[in-house]
Amino acid sequence: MAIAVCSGSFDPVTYGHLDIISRGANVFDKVIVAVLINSKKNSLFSVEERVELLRQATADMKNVEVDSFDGLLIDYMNKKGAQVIIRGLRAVSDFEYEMQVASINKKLDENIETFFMMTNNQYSYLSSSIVKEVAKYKASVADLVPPVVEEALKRKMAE
Ligand code: COD
Repeated sequence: MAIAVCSGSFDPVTYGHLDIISRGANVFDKVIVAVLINSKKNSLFSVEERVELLRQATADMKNVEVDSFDGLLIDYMNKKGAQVIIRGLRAVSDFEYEMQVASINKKLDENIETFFMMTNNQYSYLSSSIVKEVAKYKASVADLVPPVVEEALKRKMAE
């Protein structure tokens, strides 16, 4: 069984993430969406909140599972019996960092492959940071995130 992991911060999940996840789920038997616990980034949503939003947003994707992990992605993948890392590429600027990470992961475990998927053109500008910026100024994020995330952002911004 080919198991792929799509790791990320998902703070919060956007339609750009969901596009990559659903396309990955069409290719692999199972996709595990894994939220990194100890990211250096200051996050708006807690890990538990991000996992819950991802679960709701992927509820109709039957071979997608949502989890969180700490430490090296490679160690988590070995624990889960996963062989493939899925990453999305938005722009040339993503490439340098992604190449470094894919290379170090290959060095750490030569059996792990990284698969890159080009962003859907419609989401090439989309990131969680942009969504948070737009939501902060109370503009509509309806085209950028699923309704459950839109509601969560409204509640968070009102806090
Ligand atoms: N279109 C296409 N893809 C997209 C879009 C979009 N609009 N938005 C995001 N994506 C993709 C990203 O390219 C990425 O592949 C994925 O969705 C998740 O994105 P983010 O922004 O939520 O998450 P990242 O990229 O900030 O998180 C990366 C981690 C830090 C989680 C990752 O590097 C990781 O798994 N680290 C674990 C530690 C480790 O093992 N490091 C390796 C050696 S350094």
